[in-house]
Amino acid sequence: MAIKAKTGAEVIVDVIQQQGVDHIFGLPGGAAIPIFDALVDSPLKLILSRHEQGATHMADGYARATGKPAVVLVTSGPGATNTITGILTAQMDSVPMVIICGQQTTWNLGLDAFQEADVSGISFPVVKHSYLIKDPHDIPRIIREAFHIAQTGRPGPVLIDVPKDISSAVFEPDYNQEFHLPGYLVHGDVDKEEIVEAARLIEASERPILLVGHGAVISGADKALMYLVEKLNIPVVNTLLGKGGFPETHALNLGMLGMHGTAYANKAVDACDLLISVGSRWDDRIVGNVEKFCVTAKKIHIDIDPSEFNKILQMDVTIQGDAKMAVEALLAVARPGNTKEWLKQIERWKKSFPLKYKKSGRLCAQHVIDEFAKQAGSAGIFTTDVGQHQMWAAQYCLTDNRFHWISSGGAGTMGFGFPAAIGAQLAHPHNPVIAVVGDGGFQMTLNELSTAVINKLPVKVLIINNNFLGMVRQWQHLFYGNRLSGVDLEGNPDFVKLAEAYGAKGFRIKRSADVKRIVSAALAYNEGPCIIDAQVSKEDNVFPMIPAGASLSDMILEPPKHTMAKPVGST
Ligand SMILES: Cc1ncc(C[n+]2csc(CCOP(=O)(O)OP(=O)(O)O)c2C)c(N)n1
Repeated sequence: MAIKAKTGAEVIVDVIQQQGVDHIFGLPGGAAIPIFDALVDSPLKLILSRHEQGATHMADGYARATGKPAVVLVTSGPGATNTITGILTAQMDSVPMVIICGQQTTWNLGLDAFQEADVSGISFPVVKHSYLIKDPHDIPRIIREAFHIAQTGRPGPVLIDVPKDISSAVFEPDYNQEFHLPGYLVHGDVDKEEIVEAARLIEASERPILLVGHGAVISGADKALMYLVEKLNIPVVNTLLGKGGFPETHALNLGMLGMHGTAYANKAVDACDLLISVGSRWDDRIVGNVEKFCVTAKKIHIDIDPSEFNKILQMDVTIQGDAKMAVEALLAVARPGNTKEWLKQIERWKKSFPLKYKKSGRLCAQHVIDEFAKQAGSAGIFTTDVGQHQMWAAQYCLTDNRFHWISSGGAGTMGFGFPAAIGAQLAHPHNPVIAVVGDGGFQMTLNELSTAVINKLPVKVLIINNNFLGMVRQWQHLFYGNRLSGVDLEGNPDFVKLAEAYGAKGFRIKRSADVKRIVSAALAYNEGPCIIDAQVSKEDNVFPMIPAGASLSDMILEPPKHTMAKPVGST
């Protein structure tokens, strides 16, 4: 049978579809028109964002809510450079994404032609891999390679730059092109000797702690982890992105550790004699002072990416491979040590240092967030921006589901939460999706309200409105003698009117007494997006807190009486 000639753009769309993708997020421009044109006849649903950064965060939210790679399509020059923040966000948190950028024609490359930018060069440090297609016949192979690289091993974003003459070229495509990537090896199997050595350390330990990181979430190690933890009776802590990798409502879970983790998680990690990391990269917000972090404890590190081993801390055992496979292998051989006294001590810490807030008086951010978490229940999917609200959400939105917590961890990108919620809601139309955002972060991507309205997505945008860039104000308050600089958000719009201007619904909460009723009304509103403007107490700070670069034992549980020394570490 003769092969039908197609345009490069049609071939791109065909191969994307063959990958099982159903949505594309993007915004067009001259260099990408042929590809947008090919979408007209395709079943792929285009979600038109209002800004390319929004498109990348939507794709990111979609990918994190499903575990599947997501696709972004933008034009050349400024369209492509607008995706960089979203690409960095995905790269730092190992999110599978394929970004297709239209590009100037091949004969104009390097000539400063209209809307030309060397996007493969600009994005090089923040992608897992990138391509510039120079021959249309390579399209099927390159697109398939890109999807393979994006989702295997340690996932990440892959960028493909497509010059306009390549997407417009007409040729007979070969969809069966094989690809060979000799330099790209995906390590799956784990080393048996390392597993046996890890099991030996576990059996000898009396105060073990298991640390669940994003790698456990990505690999789907949740079930195996549950069996392992229950077999060995090991208490569990998680990183910000490890939430849901092990049920947070489980009796053995102590919640998040690190800078704003629970006091009992931090005390337990500080006192443990064995720390087992499953897919966590020892971020500086967890480790703080490297010299003082768990100095006498033995350490085991499971990770698919060997470049993470001994990068920050020296390990006793490293296990390279897929986290799920490693946990399953450990489950088969590991035997419990004597953790009885340890578990009793942890119970005492849990009782003595609970997370707490007031449900009366001035409106507390924690109160509104906690009420949303309670009323949304196990179906609730939470996305966040970055700042104080993110930490409170991490403390109060407990989840047992690895796809239900979506937050920018590594990059800490303000403006991530709301567009990511749009992606998550498209992936899970029947779940309540709540974007917990700051009044600062929301204003970075609120233009995507149109996208949510047009697509009738019932995303709830909970704005923790404290009229400040709160987390920076907290640092200036605690460490810089309350000399506030650049943090007052005077000029905020009326968020309820803003919602109405976009054709969305607006709610406002000012008093603690109204929290229950308004949260319930917002969750019941399903005709489209709604904003909940929670006018919270302006100067509340997040506790517990370990100052950046300090050690676990420097944790403060409540406001200190004096200005503290300036932290050495970054935010
Ligand atoms: C794009 C971007 N710019 C700046 C920062 C630095 N930063 C971290 S938290 C924060 C304050 C966030 O304020 P807001 O969004 O109002 O949330 P809040 O802390 O008040 O909850 C800032 C400016 C960042 N993380 N991302």
